[in-house]
Amino acid sequence: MSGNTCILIGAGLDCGKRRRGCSMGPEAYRVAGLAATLAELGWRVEDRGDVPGPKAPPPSPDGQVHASAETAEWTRLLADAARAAMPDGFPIFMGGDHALSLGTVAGLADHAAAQRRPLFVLWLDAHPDIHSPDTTASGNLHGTPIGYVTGQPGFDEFPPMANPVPPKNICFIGLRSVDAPERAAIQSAGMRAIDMRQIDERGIAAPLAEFIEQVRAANGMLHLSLDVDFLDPAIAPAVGTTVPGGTTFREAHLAMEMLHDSNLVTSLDLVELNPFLDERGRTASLMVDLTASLFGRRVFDRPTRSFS
Ligand code: 5AB
Ligand code: MN
Ligand code: MN
Ligand code: MN
Repeated sequence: MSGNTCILIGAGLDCGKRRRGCSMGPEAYRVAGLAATLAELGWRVEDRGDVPGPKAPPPSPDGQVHASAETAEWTRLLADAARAAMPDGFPIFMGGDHALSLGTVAGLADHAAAQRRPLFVLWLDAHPDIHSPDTTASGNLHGTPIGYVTGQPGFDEFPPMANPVPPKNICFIGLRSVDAPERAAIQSAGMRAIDMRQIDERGIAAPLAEFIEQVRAANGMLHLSLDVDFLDPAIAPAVGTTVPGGTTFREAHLAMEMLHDSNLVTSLDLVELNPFLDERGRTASLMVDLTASLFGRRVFDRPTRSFS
């Protein structure tokens, strides 16, 4: 991992869907001890507090797409926060729902372009979130960040994506709920999309190792976007969009350990935690533990092996 400073940035946006509670996410991560956990692993931790949301959330008529003006404003604010944080360390964006990533990935893409390095995105999620305001059936913008950052049309209210992420630089792992227009978009762009069947057949290590090698070969920067619903709801109940058949505790930890060993990850979104739905803080604590594995917690040191 690059450098030894990580920067905590709270982003409690809750406008990417109608069910509320993700606004409490940043505080739950703090209460679950994220900063102390990273400090114990030898990281210098700087908590920048919470990004204040739009001052007067612009009214959006509750039409087909929910709270688009407010989400567009958050997108501007979070892209600024991402661009500002990158030169100073490894940012961890504590969400907030997944609409957060419209902003963070936009800002990270600008930063990578300025460094003349390609940005890669690893999307650990039950859903590919590749809708646009034109294709979404729910009208929930937390289902659209990949559509936005790859430069799909329909985001007229949003800041134009200056440096769209090439679809080939994105890898989904954990998919098990994909809408028809999303499937078409993924297939026509030939994206790396690892669904639960592939994980069952091949394990999580082999496909992840293939993507890591792609990033390394391109000297890329790697952004990790971790949606709570990547995990099986039996171990991570605090999310509004539970889908059965998710990744296990062990698969998720192995992925984080491999990503740590890759030394390629440069930024992280922790999204969709809804503490209002949690059971005695167990989901928040699990997300902190996974972050610890990403930042170097391990049982024993061992030579890195190849899984492909
Ligand atoms: B999440 C769905 N595809 O468009 C939609 O949790 C779900 O950030 C989106 O992955 C889930 O509403 C968004 C049915
Ligand atoms: Mn998501
Ligand atoms: Mn999801
Ligand atoms: Mn969700």
